[in-house]
Amino acid sequence: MVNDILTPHNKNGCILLYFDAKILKNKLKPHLCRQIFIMKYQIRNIIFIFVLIMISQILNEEKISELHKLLTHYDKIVITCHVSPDGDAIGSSLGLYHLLSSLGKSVSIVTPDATPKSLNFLPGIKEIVAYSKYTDFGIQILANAELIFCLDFNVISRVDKMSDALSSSKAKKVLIDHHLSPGDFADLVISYPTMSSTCELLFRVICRLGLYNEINKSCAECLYTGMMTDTGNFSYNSNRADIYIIISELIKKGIDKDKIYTLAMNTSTEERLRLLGYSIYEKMKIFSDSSAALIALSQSDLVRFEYKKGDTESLVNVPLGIPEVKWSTFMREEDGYIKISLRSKGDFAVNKICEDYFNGGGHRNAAGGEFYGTMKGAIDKYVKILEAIKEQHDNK
Ligand SMILES: [Mn+2]
Repeated sequence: MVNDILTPHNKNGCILLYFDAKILKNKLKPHLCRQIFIMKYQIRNIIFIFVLIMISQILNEEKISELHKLLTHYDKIVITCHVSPDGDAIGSSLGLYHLLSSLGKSVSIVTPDATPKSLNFLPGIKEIVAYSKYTDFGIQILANAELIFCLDFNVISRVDKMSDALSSSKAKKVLIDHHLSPGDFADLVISYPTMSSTCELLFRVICRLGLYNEINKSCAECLYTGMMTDTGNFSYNSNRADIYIIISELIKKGIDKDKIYTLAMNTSTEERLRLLGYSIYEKMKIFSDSSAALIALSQSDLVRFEYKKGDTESLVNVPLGIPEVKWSTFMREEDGYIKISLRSKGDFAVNKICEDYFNGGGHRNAAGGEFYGTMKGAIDKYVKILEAIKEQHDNK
């Protein structure tokens, strides 16, 4: 592509000024040239061609060449992600699936459990094997793999019941992730917690491997979905300019970003909308003294509104729309435990709360955990957190 565009010609009497790609590559460090964008301007009869490296270089070159070696060496590849997969987990898994398939690799995806219905539109979704449903098949796939990509999670416990089958596989493991504190279970760790999503990180990895041209429309759709869902349609954790350069590259690959938004984030059932309305009107509690909000849904609430997996996705963010609310908690009663999600604005760190009180963790503004006990027990603990925070505040 580079050489095509840079072939000198002077039709219509134009003078063509160009940079030869080979000379440019020698002048710059080779790793800087993995992602090349070309712009062409014509002013009167002079055509200027600029070769620009547009996204900032953040990835460690050694890790990229290590990954390059692994990909050259191995053909039987398995991709996996965290339990209760979200748009980023599935988007990155399928994005990588499309890329590696186009390179002629034999690729499988095994997820610890089922994918959310809202992602059914993604190309390739039917290829995914849910370990919870097809356990023996999942074990076999993992055992036969030569190379396993672990996407969008930091520690092996995040694959839940699949942990043993994953850790006992003799395959080389590559972790590509943006969560804090990556574990050491993988042979190659590509972890950048400053990234907005694993999909953003994966786009960068693909470019640095020199595979930008291999990104097809399906791959681009999956990567965009992960970038969009992990930032709430670019409403948080999304202030870096690079993100939008990447989006423009994905649009050039033919994606319809507006359609993806409608399908992934603005499609609902009547029951779900009624559950959301009930949760906000009846169940949302605001604790002004602690700048906090809580929504807790019991099993009977869920049954009443015919709850389906994914129905309460992003409900935890709703109370943050109130300027005085700095952090928001959502609790949902599952079989035998309470699932807990926390979100916050600004400096308020909710990962610390999840680590200290709810056996979990995550990012500063988005974290989760679990409470083994009754809903009443979970709420009692929550009240203790409110008191502790208030005390800290009063002592300042
Ligand atoms: Mn993610």
